[in-house]
Amino acid sequence: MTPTTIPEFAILGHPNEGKSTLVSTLTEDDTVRISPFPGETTVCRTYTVTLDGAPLIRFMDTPGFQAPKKTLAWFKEYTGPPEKIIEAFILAHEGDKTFADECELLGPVSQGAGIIYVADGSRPVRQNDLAEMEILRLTGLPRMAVINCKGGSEKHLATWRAEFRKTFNAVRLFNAHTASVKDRLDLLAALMTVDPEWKPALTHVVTTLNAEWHHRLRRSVEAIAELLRFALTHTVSANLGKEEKRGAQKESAEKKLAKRFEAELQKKERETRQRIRSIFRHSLFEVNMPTGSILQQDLFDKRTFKLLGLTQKQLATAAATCGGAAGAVIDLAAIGHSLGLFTIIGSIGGAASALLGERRIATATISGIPLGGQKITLGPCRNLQVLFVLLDRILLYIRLITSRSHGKRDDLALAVEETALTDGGVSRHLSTSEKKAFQTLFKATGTQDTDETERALAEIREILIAKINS
Ligand SMILES: Nc1nc2c(ncn2[C@@H]2O[C@H](COP(=O)(O)OP(=O)(O)OP(=O)(O)O)[C@@H](O)[C@H]2O)c(=O)[nH]1
Ligand SMILES: [Mg+2]
Repeated sequence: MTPTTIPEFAILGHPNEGKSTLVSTLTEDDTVRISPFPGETTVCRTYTVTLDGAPLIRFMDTPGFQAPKKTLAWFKEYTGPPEKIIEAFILAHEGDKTFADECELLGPVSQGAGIIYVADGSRPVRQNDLAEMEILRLTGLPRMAVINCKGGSEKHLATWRAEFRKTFNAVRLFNAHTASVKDRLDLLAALMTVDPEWKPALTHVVTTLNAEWHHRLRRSVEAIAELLRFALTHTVSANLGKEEKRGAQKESAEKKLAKRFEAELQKKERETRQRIRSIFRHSLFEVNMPTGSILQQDLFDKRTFKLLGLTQKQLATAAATCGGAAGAVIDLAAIGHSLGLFTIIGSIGGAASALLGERRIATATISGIPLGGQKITLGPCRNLQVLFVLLDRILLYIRLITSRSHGKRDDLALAVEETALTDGGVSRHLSTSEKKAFQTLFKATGTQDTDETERALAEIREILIAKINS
C-alpha cells in the first residue's frame, strides 16, 4: 500500500469469528452475507467505501482458515525469499482442496492488502488460533488484531491480548455489533500505528469520514426542520357539496378532512424517517415499534402526548409566551375527540370551531365548486405540543438508527419498550433559550412571517445538531 493508492485491508480469521460482520460494520454495508454457521464466506469479496462516487478505503471479506496447522508446517519449512512466501504458498497449493480456503484468503494479502485478524475474545485461545497467528507473523506483513467479544464474555481477554502482543503490531478491542461511529473511526485511526506508510492515506480516510458523519447529521437536521415546518404550515382543503353544508353531514365531512390532515402529517413523518434511514445507509434495519410502543402509536394518541413532548406544566408556560396561549395549549382530556389535535382549549364548542382557517367561498365565483358549495380548509396545526412530540419522536428515531451497527443481523425490526420512554424525550430537557427558538418558530409560522420562520429554523438546526451530538 502506498499513500497514493486507497488503503486496502483483508479481514482474516478462523471461520465464524465475525469477519463478515466486521466488514459490514466498517463499510456500513448491510448487504454483506453473515450467518451463524461457519463457512458462510467461501470466496473473497471486496467492499469499497465510497464518498460522492470516489473510493476511500477497501475491505476484503475472506473465508476462514481451514487447515492452519498444515499451512503453518509448510510456512515453517519455506526457505525462499521471505517477501515471496505467500505467493509461493499459493503457487504450491493451487488446485489442492485441503488448502483451497487458505489460498483464497491469502490472495488479497499477496496483492498488498493490510491484515486485520479477527478473533472472538469470549472463547479460549486454541492451538489453531496460535497457528494462524504464527502464519501471519511469518508473512512479515504489518497486521492488527481485532478482538470481537461476540459472546459477550471477557473472561479470556487477557490471554488473547497476551498472545496477540507477541506477534501483532497492534491489538484492538472492537465489538462489531455495538460499535459507534467513534469506535469505527478510532479503529481506522489505530491502523495508522501498524505501519507508518499507511498514515497519510488513513488520515485522509478518517478526516473525510468524520466530516461525512457531520454532513449526515446536518442533512438529518434539515429533514427535521422540514418536518416541523410542514407540521406548522400544512393545510388540507375540501369542497363541500350542497348537502354537506350543515348538520351531521358537515360534521362528517370535517372529520374526514381532519383524518386526511392526520394522514398527511403522518406520511410526512414516515418520509422523514425514511430519509434519515437512507442518510445513515440502513436498508435492513428499521425502527418498527410493536403494538403499544411509542413509534408505532398513532401520533395523535393520548399516550404519545403523555410520554413525549412537554409536560403539561411546561406546555402551559411555553404556550403563554407564544401569545394566544389558549389556542396553543392542548387539552389532554380532549385528545380522544374525533378531531384530535384540532380540539383545543379555548375553541368555541362544536366541531366547526376546531377547523382553523375555514373559508367560505362565494360559489358563483369559483369554477368547479358545486353551486351552493363551500370550501373548508383545515390547518395549519396550531398546537405547540405537536411540534415537541414530533421532535422527540424523530430524535428518538435518529438515536436508534445512528447507534445501530450495519453488521448486526438480529432484531432487524427494533422493539422499543415503552417504559424506556417514560422520562420523556429531548424536549422536556431543553433550556429556556432553546425552548424559545421553538416558540419563535411556532409564533412565526402562525403569523406567516417567513423571515422569522427561517431564522428560528436556522437556530433550531444548531440546537438539534448539538443535541444529537451530546
Ligand atoms: N453477539 C454478537 N454476535 C456476533 C458478533 N460478530 C459476529 N457475530 C455473529 O457471529 C456469527 C458469525 O459471524 P460472521 O460475520 O458471519 O462470521 P465470519 O467470520 O464471517 O464467518 P465465516 O464466513 O463462516 O468464516 C453470526 O451469527 C454473527 O451475527 C458480535 O460482535 N456480537
Ligand atoms: Mg464470513
